[in-house]
Amino acid sequence: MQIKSARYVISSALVTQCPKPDKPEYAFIGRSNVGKSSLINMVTQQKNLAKTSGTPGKTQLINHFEIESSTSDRGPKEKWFLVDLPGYGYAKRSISDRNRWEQMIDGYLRKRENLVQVFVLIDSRHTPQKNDLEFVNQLDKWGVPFSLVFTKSDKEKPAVVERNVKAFMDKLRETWQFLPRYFVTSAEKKSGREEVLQFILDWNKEVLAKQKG
Ligand SMILES: Nc1nc2c(ncn2[C@@H]2O[C@H](COP(=O)(O)OP(=O)(O)OP(=O)(O)O)[C@@H](O)[C@H]2O)c(=O)[nH]1
Ligand SMILES: [Mg+2]
Repeated sequence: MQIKSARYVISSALVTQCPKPDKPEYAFIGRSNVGKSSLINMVTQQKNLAKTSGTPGKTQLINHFEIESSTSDRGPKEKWFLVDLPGYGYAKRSISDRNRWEQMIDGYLRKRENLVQVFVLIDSRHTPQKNDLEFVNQLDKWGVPFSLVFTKSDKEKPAVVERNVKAFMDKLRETWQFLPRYFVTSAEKKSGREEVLQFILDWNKEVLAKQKG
């Protein structure tokens, strides 16, 4: 798949302010600093589409990007939304900020009607973290479809990444019968891009087929 264009649309504090839900939508969420904005830039092959930062808590609002893609040079174009969300688990945030985050994210995840998939990003350098496990369990309870993306895989040896991924999936297996799809990526090395894009493309196809009846 080729990305024909990617443009910033709007930043919203509430789901009611988000763009008209007329295109399939994919949202990136995860702990502060896990690499959500970097992954959006990697996937769209743009350096500064989403704002990244070494300091946690950079992304504060619901950021919509409109992407145009095509399966071949002359193939028809498809339009979809990518959404960069603010991260959770940022310790230095005040309680009122945290409540505001929770309201914004809960509202978005539960009410955004065109949301096809949520990508939950997890830092591949760490063993399973409580807040990540709690978050995916919450999504499961709400019935929000999601998959996992283990980020920053360039920062550790492949064996360590593999061990951490397995440990996370094993944790889920303790209570779940079906496991989500997962990806391993590095925004630095640009790895995992094709897999994530293909997954989105497959979903776009499915959504389109459903709309046609
Ligand atoms: N080595 C390496 N660094 C990465 C990777 N992805 C992100 N980073 C770095 O991690 C830091 C945080 O990246 P962001 O993309 O801003 O993270 P975020 O999840 O959007 O953060 P918030 O918006 O603050 O929640 C930046 O310094 C990035 O350069 C990766 O795959 N490999
Ligand atoms: Mg960000």
